[in-house]
Amino acid sequence: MDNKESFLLECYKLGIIKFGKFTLKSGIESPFYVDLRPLASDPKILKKLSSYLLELISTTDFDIICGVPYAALPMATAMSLQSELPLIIKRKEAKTYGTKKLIEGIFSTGQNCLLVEDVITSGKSLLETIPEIENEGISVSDIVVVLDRQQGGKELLEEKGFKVHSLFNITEVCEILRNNNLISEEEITRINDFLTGNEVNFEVEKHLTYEQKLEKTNNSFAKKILEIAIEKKSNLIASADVLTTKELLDFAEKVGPNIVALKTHIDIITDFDFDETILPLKELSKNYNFLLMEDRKFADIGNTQELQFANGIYKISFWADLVTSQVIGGETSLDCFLNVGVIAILGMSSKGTLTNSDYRENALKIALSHPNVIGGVSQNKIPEDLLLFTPGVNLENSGDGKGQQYNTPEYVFKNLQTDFIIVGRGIYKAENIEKASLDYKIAGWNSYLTGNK
Ligand code: 5IU
Repeated sequence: MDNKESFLLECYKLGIIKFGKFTLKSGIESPFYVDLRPLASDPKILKKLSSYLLELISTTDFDIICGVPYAALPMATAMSLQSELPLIIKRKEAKTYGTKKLIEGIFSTGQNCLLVEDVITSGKSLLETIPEIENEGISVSDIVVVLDRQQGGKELLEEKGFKVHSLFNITEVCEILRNNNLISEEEITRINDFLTGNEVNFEVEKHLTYEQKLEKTNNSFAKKILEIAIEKKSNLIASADVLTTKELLDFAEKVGPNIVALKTHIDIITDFDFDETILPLKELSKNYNFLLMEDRKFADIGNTQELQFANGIYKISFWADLVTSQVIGGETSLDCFLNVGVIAILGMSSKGTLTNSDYRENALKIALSHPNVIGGVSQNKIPEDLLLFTPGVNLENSGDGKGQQYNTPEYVFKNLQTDFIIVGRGIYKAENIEKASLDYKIAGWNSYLTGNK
């Protein structure tokens, strides 16, 4: 491996080039993104870079040196220290007070200045900078650049009579990365297409459909909810945060045709009575083919959770198809949830929640490894092995003034690849509950279809 190649690999490790889909300042979508600013944070690399850049020219041809702000400023400074060419600094904007100078430092008219740039793309920014330097009576004949993105900039400047010395161009960078298995053939094709002006085929992220998830899962509760989703063309879970049995049953009757599950907080029902509340609710769930999801958010040791799950007045284990549980009690605390699908709380939608990325990562490990868990509640993407349930969904509001933070169905399907949306007030506070549930059902289903294209 030659030195320049190993130097590039060292630079690459600092994350200066990324592959994917990036929108450039111009609005154009590029298959790669370059940012050389991290190079200045590694003094050894900056020193080497400076040597390489100085090798491209003969320092005796120049009187002064100048970096194009900001990325090239440390590079020009390092080159000045090494070559002893005096440095001048070009401001981005003239000072609005005092001298109103654009160029700082000591220079005199007639001096020849070596210009340093990090990346050359179209060359337009250099063509704007050069006259500003020349206006001070300084001449510019040569430019050194670290990377030529090969998008016409070098040619444009050379047409105007400037000599452009580049250390790397993007083709060379790709070649070196390919030789070291750091870039895929598809990425190289995309970059070549981009550079030659052909249409770039960006990879479209494909997600598993409900049918594919159904095929993959062995859990009977995951199967049930997926089958209902497919049959009813719905991914909507209505959250019945109402306070009486009558309201609960009325609500279930109205939303029943449009939902895959009804989410309850059974402990907020003031007149709860197992026979009066649960039996008719269970009947409705059968008639309209939806599951009952008790949002109990268990959060205790296994033994207590076991008692809470089956006993008390609510006897959740007798009627719930799905229950939510925290995983704070550790993996074994979930063993007690037999004959029910567990949805693990991985992250919350409320402002200031303690479910930071560390917590979510550890919670996810538990959820993925426990056979009782079919999915998780989260505001972030999770692996496709689990079903993702996302509350905090509303078509009209962005919050409730009590810390709730809302997203639209479109957003959660597109950005989180959610499987099921949970909607409370968007439906139960609506004037026409049937219509609102239908609107959310349609919005959710269309967002799912678009997100899976
Ligand atoms: N819920 C959330 N966010 C969460 C979790 C649960 O909103 O992170 I975990 C519950 C609370 C409520 C329902 O029962 O989902 C959302 O109701 P609204 O759509 O009315 O905000």
